[in-house]
Order: sequence, then structure tokens, then C-alpha cells
Amino acid sequence: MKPSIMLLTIFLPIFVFNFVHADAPSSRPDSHAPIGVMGEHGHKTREVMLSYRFMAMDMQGLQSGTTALEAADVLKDFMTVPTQMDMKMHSLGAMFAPHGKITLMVMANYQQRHMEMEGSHDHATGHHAHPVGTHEMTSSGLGDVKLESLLTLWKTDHLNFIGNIGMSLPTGSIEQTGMDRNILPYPMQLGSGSVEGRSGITFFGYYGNWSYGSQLRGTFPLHTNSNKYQHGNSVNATAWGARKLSDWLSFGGRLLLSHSGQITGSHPDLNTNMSPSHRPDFRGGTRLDVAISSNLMGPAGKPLAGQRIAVEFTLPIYQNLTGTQLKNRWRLTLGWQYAFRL
Ligand SMILES: [Cu+2]
Repeated sequence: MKPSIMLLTIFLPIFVFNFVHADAPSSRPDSHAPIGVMGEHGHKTREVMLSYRFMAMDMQGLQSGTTALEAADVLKDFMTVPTQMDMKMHSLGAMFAPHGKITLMVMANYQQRHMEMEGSHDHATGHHAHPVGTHEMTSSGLGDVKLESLLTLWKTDHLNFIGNIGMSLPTGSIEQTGMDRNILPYPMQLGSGSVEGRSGITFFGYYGNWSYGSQLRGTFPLHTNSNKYQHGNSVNATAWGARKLSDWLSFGGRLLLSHSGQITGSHPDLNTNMSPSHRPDFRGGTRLDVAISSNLMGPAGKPLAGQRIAVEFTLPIYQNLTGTQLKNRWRLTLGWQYAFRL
């Protein structure tokens, strides 16, 4: 069974059951941030929210720092180079508010990663190197599970300050191998292998038909993983604005600035001459993305009350990559959320 169908099978009964009991929280389509932002809203006491997110992203073209590179040039230093990578992620999330000022959140995901590599070799005759064919790598499975609590620090009718504190558990595999049984390079692994601390602060406000907010987040791996490396810390900041067009529709946009560090340590079986993706120091960088988004929600009192569908499309504006890496081209996030009172 395909993972997307599997997720639907798990979710559908819950959905149908609760549909009957729909006691919608009073809110507006933009009372949740664009779908790419996580943990930006708390819930009322005894409110539950279930969510499903689908994320797809595409990377293509090599770059070091802000300079675009040709595969042929990078092949002077490595046996192979990545030319394209894509990732799909299905996430299930649940939120629950045991208290008006505390919301607990858990998120789990299933990933499918795919990378195309181009190789070079020396011909036995002629002694010249040139790219030959392509080969592919794939990996799939569960990613790291994330737990978070959202604490309302300060709240008025129109403003909301939330503190986010949580952790990421190393449930995602860091042992993914290729057809040849060799360990796959860092970007193809499904988890970080480390327990990570996650903290953040979120601000959310309303002004008439407008809403706005911002979130600052940090992720800090706490130890070296079982394969002798550790992901770098990452920090990201996002700011969004949205306009409510009706009870059920809003449009918004946001900017996302993020920075992540290199990997420290290295996997003993990853040969750094193989490809730039095998280099622990060729990870991370600084980037600025822009996203447009829309939220649709079932208005209170109507049959689809409490349900939301949201979409976000993200494009890079600036990317400064540490070492040679594939650059991001786009990211698409689709989400379904359903909130109800227990
Ligand atoms: Cu929620």
C-alpha cells in the first residue's frame, strides 16, 4: 500500500467520527499562520486538532556560496556529483490543550527522498574523463518525531505571544543504504540521529481583516549520533501577513530567513571523495525564501466547521550554501487540519 493511502486509511475513520461531533472553535481562516509555519497557534482548553501535511520540494543545480557551478567542474574534485534531488514528506500531527495556556503537540512524518548523481570515469583508452550516464538513489521511511509544548505567555483579544519548547527524537533512520549496500550520503538519511532541543517564540496579531505574526525558532542537536556525526544548529525566523477575504478564505505571504551549520564529525564509511554530498562540511548555509499561501476553512455552524485546507508555495530569493550543494528550486506544502472540542 502506498504511504499516502495508508495515512488516509488511518485518518479517515477519525475524521468521519468527529465530523458528527463537530463543535467548531470560533476562529477565522487566517487564525492559523501559512501552513508552512508550525506551532504558531495554541488551542482552547480540551480542544484537539489533527492535521495532515504533504510537503514536496525540489533541488537542482550546483552552487557553492552564492556561485553557480557546472557539474563538469565539480567532477574535477569528486567521482560523482548530485544533479537533482527531491523529497516528499507526509506528516501527521496532533495538538491538544489540557489547559487554556498550554497546548501539546506531536508530529511524525514519512519521507521519500530521491537523488540523481552523475559520474565521471577515465576511459581505458584516451585517458580523458567525461560524465557518464546517471544513477539514482532513493530512501524512504519514518523521520524524526517532534514533541512540543506551546505556552501562552501573554494574550489579549488581538495579540498573542507563545513560547515554544520541545524536542526531536531520533526515530528517523541514519542507516539508509543504496542498492550496492553502501551507506547513502548525508542528505539521503531520514533523521539526524540525535535528540534535538527545539525552542522558539511566536507572536500573532490581528488588525481588522488583516493578521500578522512572526516566529523565531532554533534547533540544537544535543549529542553526536551513533554514526559519529552531529548536525549543525539551525535557526530560522519568519514573518507573515494575511488578509481575510471572507469567513472561509484568506490569502497570505511570508518571508523565511534560515541559517544552519555544518555537520561536525563524520560517518566513518562515507568517502569524502565520492561526492560533495558525502562531505560533512558541505552542509548548511543561509537562505531567504518567500512564500505565498492561502487558507480555507469551514465557517462555524456549517457542516465543515473546524476543518481547514491550506496551501503554500515557497521560492528561494537568496541562498548562500556552505560548500558545494544542490540549490533549492521550490517547495509546496498542502495541509488539512481538523479541530474539535473533546
Ligand atoms: Cu492546532
